[in-house]
Amino acid sequence: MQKFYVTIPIYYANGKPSVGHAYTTIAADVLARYHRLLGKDVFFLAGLDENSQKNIEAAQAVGKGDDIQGYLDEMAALWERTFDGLGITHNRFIRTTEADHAKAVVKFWKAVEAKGDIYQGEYEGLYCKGCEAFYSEADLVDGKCPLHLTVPAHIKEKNYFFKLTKYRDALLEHIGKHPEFIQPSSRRNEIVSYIEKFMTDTSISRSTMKWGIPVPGDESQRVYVWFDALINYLTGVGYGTDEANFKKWWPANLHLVGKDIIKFHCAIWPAMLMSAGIPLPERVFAHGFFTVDGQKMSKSLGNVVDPVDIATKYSNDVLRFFLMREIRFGEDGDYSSKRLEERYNGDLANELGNLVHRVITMAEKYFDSKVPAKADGFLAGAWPAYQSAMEEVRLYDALEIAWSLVRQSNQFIDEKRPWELAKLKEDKMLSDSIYVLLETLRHIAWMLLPLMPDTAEKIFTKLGLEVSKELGQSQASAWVWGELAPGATLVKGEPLFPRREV
Ligand code: ME8
Repeated sequence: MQKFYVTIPIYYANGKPSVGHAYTTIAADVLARYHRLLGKDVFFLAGLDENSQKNIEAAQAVGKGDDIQGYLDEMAALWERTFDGLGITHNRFIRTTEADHAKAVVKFWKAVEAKGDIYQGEYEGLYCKGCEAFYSEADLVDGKCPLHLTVPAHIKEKNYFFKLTKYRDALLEHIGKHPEFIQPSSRRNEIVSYIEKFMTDTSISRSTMKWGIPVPGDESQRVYVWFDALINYLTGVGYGTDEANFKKWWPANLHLVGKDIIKFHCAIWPAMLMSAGIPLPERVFAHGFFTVDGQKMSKSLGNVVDPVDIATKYSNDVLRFFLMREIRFGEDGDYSSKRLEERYNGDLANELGNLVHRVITMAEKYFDSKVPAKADGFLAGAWPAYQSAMEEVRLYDALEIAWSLVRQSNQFIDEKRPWELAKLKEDKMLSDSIYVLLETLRHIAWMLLPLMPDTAEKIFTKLGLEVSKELGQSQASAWVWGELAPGATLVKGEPLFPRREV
């Protein structure tokens, strides 16, 4: 059986999930669900980055400085609960304070050390606590971290270093030979320029940290949080603890990340793997960042959007729909509650919801709520286009393909005017039109399954299909035209997306 192993960043545990975190997580969930529908064996890894200075400060800020593990346990429970509530179908929620992860990090460190790629040196320079990253002057904008807009700390400490520059040529060669490794291509160019011009050896330990995984053989130092965090992708599938499982899943098929952390995922991580003698992941896809009402989302601005608020006000599917539809995946965008309201009333209530309601109401009126005889439809190349969009992580396009069927169906109704066909007693034309519309709805529901799973299931039910039976069949048969059986009883039920008064 083919496998699909997808990961998302393990987020810092110093606050609750924002809509930015939900964005990457939902995108990966869409892909995990899509690949499961293809019949693949899927492993979707999510989790928390717990060995960070930021977490310790957050614990101290709420008076839990003497019980950091307790604070982390609470945060992990909150994140996991949130993901579950949002309907995320991850297979494991990994925490970097777990015992198997410490084992994996030690094993990995020793492999890199045995390769002769770790040396002791003194680090003197800049460190941004927000990014947990070492910076050079050239990285800064007006002397500040470009992401956090704070002045980084000047630090000087004895550290262990990783010979990152030893892998410069090998990295460039790999990226050159595998254009799919870093996507979209704009990010690839950014990374190539970084590797060629700016990459230096990197510090992989901290002497001032009291929290985190001790450096093997030197308890006075802790493993640098990014070196530790990246290894979670290996731990998650058994590296160092369950070799058979690790062999089954590694290399990962896709690391999905935001564009803020590509240096770590596309340069440092592959070099670490090369050093440890482990195959590289197939692909790293970096999506864009979004602002909120035109401003950077940040705690200090107080404009952090809580995904749970959106899901509660609307639904999980509306949140998924909006995030995938509003921002072209890979590009930057803006989140605004006004746009969300417009998309809800426009795309969801008027276009999709209304289509489903109209079609089923007509079938009720003219065919006593029974599916009429089969007729040919207008899917054309929709499925191949949808499939390549999903394969290439163009989630916006995948949704757009489903939506073009929605719009075509609405247009079809306006052109055929079934109510006039009924008046004119054009029985065959009326029956064909209604079948085409119903069967197209079934295809739309199948396309929406990974993107808006609850909505897809509701459409199945309205079409008289049994959800479990529908999901139990193979993709190949579900995607064929004409699967909706004549005579089946439709169930009108409530409208999918009742209009909201603005
Ligand atoms: O970087 N727009 O964790 P983090 C889009 N622990 N995506 C956003 C976003 C926004 N406005 N805000 C956050 C870390 N994200 C490390 C990762 S992995 C080995 C270690 C998403 O909590 C996006 O995926 O700062 C981004 O890369 C990630 O959250 C950063 O999460």
